[in-house]
Amino acid sequence: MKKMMLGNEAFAYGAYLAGARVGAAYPGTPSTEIMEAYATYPGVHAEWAPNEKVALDVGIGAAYAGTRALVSLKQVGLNVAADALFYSSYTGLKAGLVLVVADDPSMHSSSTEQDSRSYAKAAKVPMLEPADSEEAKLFTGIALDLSEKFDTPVLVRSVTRISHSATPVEISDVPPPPAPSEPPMYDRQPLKFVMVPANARTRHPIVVERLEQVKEFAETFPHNRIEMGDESLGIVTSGTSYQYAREIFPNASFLKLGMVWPLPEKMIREFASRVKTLIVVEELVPVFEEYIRWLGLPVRGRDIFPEIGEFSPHLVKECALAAGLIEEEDKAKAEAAATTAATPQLPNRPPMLCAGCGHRALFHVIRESGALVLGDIGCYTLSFAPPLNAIHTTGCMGAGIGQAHGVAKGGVKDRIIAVLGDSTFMHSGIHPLINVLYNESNVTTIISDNRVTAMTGSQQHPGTGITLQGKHTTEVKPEELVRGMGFKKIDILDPHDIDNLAKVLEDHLNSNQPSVIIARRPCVILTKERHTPPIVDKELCVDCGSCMEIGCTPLIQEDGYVRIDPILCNGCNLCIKICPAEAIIDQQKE
Ligand SMILES: Cc1ncc(C[n+]2csc(CCOP(=O)(O)OP(=O)(O)O)c2C)c(N)n1
Repeated sequence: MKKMMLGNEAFAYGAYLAGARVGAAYPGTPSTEIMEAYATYPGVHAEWAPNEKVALDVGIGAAYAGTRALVSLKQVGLNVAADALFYSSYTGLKAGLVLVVADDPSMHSSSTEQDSRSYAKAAKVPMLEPADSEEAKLFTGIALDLSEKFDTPVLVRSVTRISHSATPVEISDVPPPPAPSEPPMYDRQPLKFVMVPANARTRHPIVVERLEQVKEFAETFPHNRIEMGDESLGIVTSGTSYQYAREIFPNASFLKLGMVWPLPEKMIREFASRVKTLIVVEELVPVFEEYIRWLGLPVRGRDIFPEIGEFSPHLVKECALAAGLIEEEDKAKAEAAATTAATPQLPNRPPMLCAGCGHRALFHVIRESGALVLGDIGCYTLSFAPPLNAIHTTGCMGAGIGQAHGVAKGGVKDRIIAVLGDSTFMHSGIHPLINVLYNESNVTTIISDNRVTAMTGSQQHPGTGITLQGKHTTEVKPEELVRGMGFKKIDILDPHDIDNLAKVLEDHLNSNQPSVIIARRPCVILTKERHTPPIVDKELCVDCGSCMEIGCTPLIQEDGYVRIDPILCNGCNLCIKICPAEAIIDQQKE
């Protein structure tokens, strides 16, 4: 039986079928649904860890203990988890460990565009790359087998188009292996698992030798396959690029790589010898092309296809035509293929804060303070844009507080605010905040606490006290954490009480000690709160534009006045508090 599955659902299914019993992740688009899907299978433990490094350490611990584990993350999450990836490459494991990492070419939802194949190379671990959901399922299981066969963590690379496309998946009639009747025995092997320099020096040659063995294995790995067609053009490719190239070059010969690191040298040489022209079709970093060139083989790739951004059948076709790789008679066929897959022209709809979102009130007041604002990543980042214009930096998760401290130490005389969300605080805000206290900078940190990880689709985190599998556990309160760190000046308030917020913020900015404000208002997507929308009294409205500066979608500027769209408005009444002419009338009181 076949079922349509998202790539992300198929990764989870593959891990479950292969007997992975522990899963850990931190949400991040396009990887989030992997752990959400995995959590629904019986007999597994699945968790949201506070960040990706913790998630990977959890997976490694389970695998050390003899239990197969799945860890999933987005590409920037692998930066956070990189330390753990490298040491686990040295130690190896006991049971299989698969890390599914989802890259985001074109940065649909990311701050940087990265190619995780570079991590496989740097950490000397194997990496597989599926081209559809069926392979996503298969490769996750194979990765767990290879992990045990070669005693190494194994990476499986996804990209947005694999993670978020649904294609048919064969549903297995073989159930996953049963749970062991006895608890696993932990093998205490310090030489293998204690990476002090003396032990690490003995492990490094093992890692290098292991990679050679995997490379040898890659030569006969059935998912590295040569598909011979017309010998005039040979294409080395993998993943989504394989799908696009197949459409645009229907007659060419292909070397489709299922294992994208290490690369099968002999197979590549053999393929190159059988074709007249060799090209590589790969998104982002020219990993295959550089390797093939290093082998001394003539190859083209980056001179034809761009190194920046996501490929599509249309892009591959355009590049192929420009390079003269497809003939006129192929053009119509390629065009037909590309047209079916071409993206329709949709209206541009930039993301914006929801009506009623607590971040809007907070950033309105922050902007009015005139302070320098070191921001972070979450829904609130949208406050950098007009009309709020209230954030002056955004780097990576957890960066804002450290930057604020650095700016202060750099000697800037502005009043300095660091802002981050509650999930970001749990992810990577705690350590830089400790540093503000310890190394003394007069930074005001604001945790915009909407009680959820909103940006990635409302996931739980330690601050909510509800686990991924729905259990109510300990709610780790940010106020208790910051009190425990040693902060003396802490305020907790509702950002929609903007007069109070403005007063408290002034007080914090003018004080001579580092301080924390927790601006707490649950996410409107979560509460689904809706009240009767206010209306504008046209006679009183002077069209001053003050309300337009909070950037709330229901507020629409008409000829000489502002009107409120009652369908878009959720009745939070923030605009009433902003209007200097008292022209917006509360309908909830009437
Ligand atoms: C290292 C890393 N992991 C995951 C993400 C995806 N991501 C972006 S913001 C964010 C957290 C947002 O939650 P929060 O800080 O509570 O702010 P909110 O969106 O709720 O306003 C996540 C998980 C990322 N950008 N970087």
